[in-house]
Amino acid sequence: MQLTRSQSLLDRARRVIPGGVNSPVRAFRGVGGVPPFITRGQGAHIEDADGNSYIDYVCSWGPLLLGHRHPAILSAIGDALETGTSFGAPTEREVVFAEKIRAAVPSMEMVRLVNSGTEATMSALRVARGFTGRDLCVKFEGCYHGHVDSLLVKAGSGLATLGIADTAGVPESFAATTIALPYNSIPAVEEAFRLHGARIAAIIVEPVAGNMGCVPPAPGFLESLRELCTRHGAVLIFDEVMTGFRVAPGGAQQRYGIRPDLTTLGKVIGGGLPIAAYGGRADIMEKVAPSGPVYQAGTLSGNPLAVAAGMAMLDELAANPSVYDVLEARAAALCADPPPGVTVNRVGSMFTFFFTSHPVTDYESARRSDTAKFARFFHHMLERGVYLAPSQFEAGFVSAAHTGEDIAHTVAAAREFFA
Ligand code: KE4
Repeated sequence: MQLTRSQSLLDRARRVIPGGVNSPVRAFRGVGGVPPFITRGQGAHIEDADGNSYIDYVCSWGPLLLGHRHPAILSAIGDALETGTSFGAPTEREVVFAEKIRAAVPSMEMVRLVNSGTEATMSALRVARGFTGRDLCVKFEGCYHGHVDSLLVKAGSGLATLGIADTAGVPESFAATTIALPYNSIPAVEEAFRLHGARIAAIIVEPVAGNMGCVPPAPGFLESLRELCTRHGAVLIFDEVMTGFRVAPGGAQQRYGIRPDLTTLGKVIGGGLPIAAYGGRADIMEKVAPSGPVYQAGTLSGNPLAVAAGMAMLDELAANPSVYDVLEARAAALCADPPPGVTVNRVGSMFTFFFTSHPVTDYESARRSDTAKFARFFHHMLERGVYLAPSQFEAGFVSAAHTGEDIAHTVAAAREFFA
């Protein structure tokens, strides 16, 4: 497989961009080799600078639920261009878009648009602190909520102790405001509330984890988080940046029947352009400036082009709810009959093939996977025109543009590896 152009582009890129990429996972450090520089996408397929084409299971890390260059999204952006690109002023379409989000996710009684999932979770956490007057936050190991300083932490020495920074550049005092617990462990959450209950402003959770690889919530886990937050006056934040409009039309909260206090969205709601959102209970969101004392702002928040793309995405999904049946069927076909030594976790159209024979229910069990074997599998598939997420600890995605033939080709290539 030729990657000459990508190699030379990478060499050039490294001289001007850290690692040659604008987001670390794109550098393929988890699997080695040269990351293909992508030149175009269409439907379920992408092409690289050397002319190789691939079936795309990254889908820009989730946003492209309908595949690359969906005509409705392209024409919505084109129409929006006729009236300008950005005004830094309120527009009617932002109101319509917020109303559509509320219609799809009823717990989001009020919504604020931002530009990235990181901004959404950072802002939701700040509002929860402003609303409760408390400082601490509970998160779960293996969950990623964007590069928010206080959330880039790992568990402290014992369970339910205060977090320690998991990256350079975050002061220990910031990290110490977060408690990192094992995903799917209710006893650990109960212990955290026993020790720190009166100081815990919020729990933030991926209702289906995608950032340690795909890990579903254990039965009762989300219900227990809901009950504990209610009992202790903490804000329950569902980080649905990845699961929103992905695992169900109303997100994981619809799929599992839980009503969080705040929700963050991103990825799908931008249709491939930079949009994210946070929102939830009106009594909490009223605290956000300028209606309340919690400051949050953004030059390009609610950008007209991005809102047009996101609106077209939501309209497509609302007009064609059967798309979720297609997503389910394609992903189920892709993940059927895993070979021995592979554990497949899947919720709707997000999935991960873990190279372990043990069940994967949290970060510790995910890390038992054989990442070297995953890397060999990844490159075997890449050479056969299948572009998987370049890390064992990421989720892959099927779009509505993936055909039965795409899935059959992928399954055949995978079977060849295991043979
Ligand atoms: P962004 O700031 O990257 O838009 O969103 C951060 C974020 C927040 N919450 C969840 C549940 C997320 O999955 C993400 C971002 N996901 C990663 C994929 N593991 C984006 C890929 C990347 O970092 O390049």
